[in-house]
Amino acid sequence: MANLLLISTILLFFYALTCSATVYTVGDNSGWDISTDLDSWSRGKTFSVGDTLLFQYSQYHSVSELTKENYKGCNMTNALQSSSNGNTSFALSSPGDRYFACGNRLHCLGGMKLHVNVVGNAVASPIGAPQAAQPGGFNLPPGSSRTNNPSSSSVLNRIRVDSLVMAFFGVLVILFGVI
Ligand SMILES: [Cu+2]
Repeated sequence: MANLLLISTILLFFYALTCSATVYTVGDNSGWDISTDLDSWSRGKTFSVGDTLLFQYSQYHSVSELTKENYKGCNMTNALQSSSNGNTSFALSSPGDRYFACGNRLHCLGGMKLHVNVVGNAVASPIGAPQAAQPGGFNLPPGSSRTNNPSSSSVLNRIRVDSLVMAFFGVLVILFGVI
């Protein structure tokens, strides 16, 4: 009986840990392509620590992670990391901005680039601040920018998650220390 309880508790715990991790296929069915409207694709999505970006693309493309400055100018020298195997995953393992572009500079200049802001909460938030908000976007009025920096709230969320985990282990210790 205790074993069953232990197993189900552990399963529940791992489910809680993993259920919020999302694998985002960039561009969905259109994939990572020059014809994909990547701004529309990323708009309204909240990318969280633990999520993964999956880039699927043809032999004519590649994917490079760039610094913000190089991203702006589609400067492909000194890419942080690159791949051209057609099926590339990037783990969003820490909060902050990430910048990706096709390694073909002309494609990058043509819009084959993606900026995501990774927020540091493991708890899925339905009210994620949309990044890459365009004037005319449906979420924010023109002119409002990302002044609601997610870093402070994400720290709070992180603390909340940590204390939840601590509380969980506390309950486990009490539960199985008593039995
Ligand atoms: Cu390309």
